[in-house]
Amino acid sequence: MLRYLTAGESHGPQLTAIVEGLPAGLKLSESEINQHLARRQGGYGRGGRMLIETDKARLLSGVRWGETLGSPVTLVVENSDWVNWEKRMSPLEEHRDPSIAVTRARPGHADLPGALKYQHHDVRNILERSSARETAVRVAVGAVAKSYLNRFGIAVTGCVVELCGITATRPEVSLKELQHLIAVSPLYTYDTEAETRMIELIDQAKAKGDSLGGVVEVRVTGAPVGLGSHVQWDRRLDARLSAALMSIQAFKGVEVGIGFEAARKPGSQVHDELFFDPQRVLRGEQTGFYRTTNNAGGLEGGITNGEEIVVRGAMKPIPTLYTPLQSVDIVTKEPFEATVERSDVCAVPAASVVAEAVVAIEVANAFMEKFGGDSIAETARNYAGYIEYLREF
Ligand code: EPS
Repeated sequence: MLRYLTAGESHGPQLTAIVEGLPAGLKLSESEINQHLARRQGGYGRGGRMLIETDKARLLSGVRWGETLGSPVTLVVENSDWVNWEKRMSPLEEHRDPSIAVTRARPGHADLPGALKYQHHDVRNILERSSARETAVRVAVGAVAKSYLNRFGIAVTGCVVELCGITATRPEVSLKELQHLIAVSPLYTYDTEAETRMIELIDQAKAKGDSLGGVVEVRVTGAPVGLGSHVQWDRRLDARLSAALMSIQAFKGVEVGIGFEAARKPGSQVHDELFFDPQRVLRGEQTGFYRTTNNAGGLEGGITNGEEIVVRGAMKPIPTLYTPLQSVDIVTKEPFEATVERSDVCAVPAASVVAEAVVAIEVANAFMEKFGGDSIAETARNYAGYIEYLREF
């Protein structure tokens, strides 16, 4: 089983993750992880903080000479902004300074519920950890999961499919071409026409002091039939993927396959019909069973069905607005209009990279559960045996 925890504050010295359960013999490199961290930092619409940070991950345990040992892997991403916060975020009692307490709760943030729950009268004690800065190290964990999945021919691709009502149309091209279109797009989307309109909208929102949300999509190709299980609620892979996506800061909705659209159509237009062609196995497919549609998004009964896994997440607009919103000071209880000095206008492209990471982690976990293995070679043997069985079924 693959599990991980993250730690760290937005303006603290570093973000840390401990990843446990990886088999021995998986090739890992900091430079590969860093490519994903750079993608997360990019995307049109980011704010001033990204000019300060150049995220780099360091592998501090569990890896020797480029390969995992089977022991816990520690990943660290340092915050360059820390030098400006050393006293304000110091763990030392002697640096306590109540005069810098943040008492103005920002609407839409964890500020007020967090302060009430943890009995803090300084909202900074909440916002530092609720910040989406934490996603930097989750993307590092996701990069590790992606390396593991790549080893078994499974690719995870995230992109932006909607921005404040502007939808991208998916071109009929190969996965490789699609990945290229996403990689060169400032919006991490595959529709250049929609991208132009999205950029215009972000510019307008920036001028008005507003912020924008959107929808990201993650597709997993090459996953075998049989990951996840129908037998228990917490083993259903669609449930786990949904929880993972919903755990991303500012996410408010999740869909699997055609998602909410399925509720608006009769069953005859929703369910993916089944066919069988023995020639498929001869052509190298895992089974002769196939479907001509994928409304289920690759998951039936919480189990992968061999089709592409398709999930989407909806991100609300970032609540830190330059345009003032009405709020209340948590100490004086006086009303005020919340304003900010620094924020992102839109972080939906970055969120598509985070979504890709959390999906990769869940699929890697489900893969490990099914095929086990203390070393990659053992996992590969187990996987090969399963594929052989499927072909003969
Ligand atoms: C964030 C606020 C901004 C963002 C930050 C998330 O940071 P700051 O308050 O330092 O300007 O830039 O995102 C990141 C630092 C990041 O790496 O994504 C928030 O409140 O969630």
